[in-house]
Amino acid sequence: KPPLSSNNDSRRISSQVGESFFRSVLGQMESVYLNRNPTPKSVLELVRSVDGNEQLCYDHLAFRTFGIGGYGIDSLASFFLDYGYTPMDELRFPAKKLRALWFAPPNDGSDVPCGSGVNGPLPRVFISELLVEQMSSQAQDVIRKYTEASPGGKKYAAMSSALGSLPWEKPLSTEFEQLASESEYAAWTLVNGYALNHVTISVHRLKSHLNKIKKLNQFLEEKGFKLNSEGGVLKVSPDGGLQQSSTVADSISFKFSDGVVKSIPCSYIEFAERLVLPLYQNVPENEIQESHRRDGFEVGNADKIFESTYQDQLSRRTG
Ligand code: OOG
Ligand code: NI
Repeated sequence: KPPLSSNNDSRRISSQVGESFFRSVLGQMESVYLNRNPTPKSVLELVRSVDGNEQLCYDHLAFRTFGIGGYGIDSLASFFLDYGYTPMDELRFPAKKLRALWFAPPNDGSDVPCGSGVNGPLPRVFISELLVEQMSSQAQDVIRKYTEASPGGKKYAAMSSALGSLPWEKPLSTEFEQLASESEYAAWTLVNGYALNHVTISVHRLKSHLNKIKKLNQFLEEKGFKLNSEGGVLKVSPDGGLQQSSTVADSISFKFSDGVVKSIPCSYIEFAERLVLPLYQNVPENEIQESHRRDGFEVGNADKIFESTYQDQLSRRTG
């Protein structure tokens, strides 16, 4: 059972946060992301123009957190729970010392919105956290130093993400390096905080031939985009129903508190195709709804996708 006090019967009511406010916060998180990351921005423009469809849907949004002192999954989840999201399954990554929880969007019973991106059908949300207690004492000291010195940061997780401001002070470059040597996820989170880690294009909801993920991957590679190759470019769940791929993260220049300027990994963009479940194989194509498709996430896929921000993938040569 996820340790979250959620209003579990609230899938149909968005009680505490209004929809237009909620969507505009998502829109701000998205602008921070698009302004910092040229690759996701150009991929979205390219896919929109080639697909020729006014609607491009997001499958999910993903965030990273430090699982300590109230800074973990719950700190950001509360904003989504207040808008009627429901906690779904937990995923565990023991080797990476991570856990994650995904959240299903509210279903208010009204028609599916026909807008694009954050104005379209609401995306799932994937939030992970570093199991800080399992890190070395030196790494824990760095993480505690920044989180404990900003006790209010956790209350304003969504605000921090929407503003694109770190919820704690900038670290020393040596502290970043130290975390990176133990966990690239930890180092990423120290310098990116609650910034959107990625948005995911819902591939099966595109209208052109790009609505097959293999075609989309091929198209993007031909255009020169570097895709995460960890365990193979295409990540397929054991049941075959969830197929994912992602670009390698962009890098951004970051000025540390000791004055050192370094290039650090920022965000990436992901692609997900969800196949129609065996149970609905006979439903006519024009009647297929998102609910007829493979839902949720897959630990084996996610484990590889995390590495989209890892140095090994960033420094790989294209092709
Ligand atoms: C999340 C990686 C996992 C998915 O869809 O399974 C993921 C991350 O990089 O923080 O996005
Ligand atoms: Ni993802």
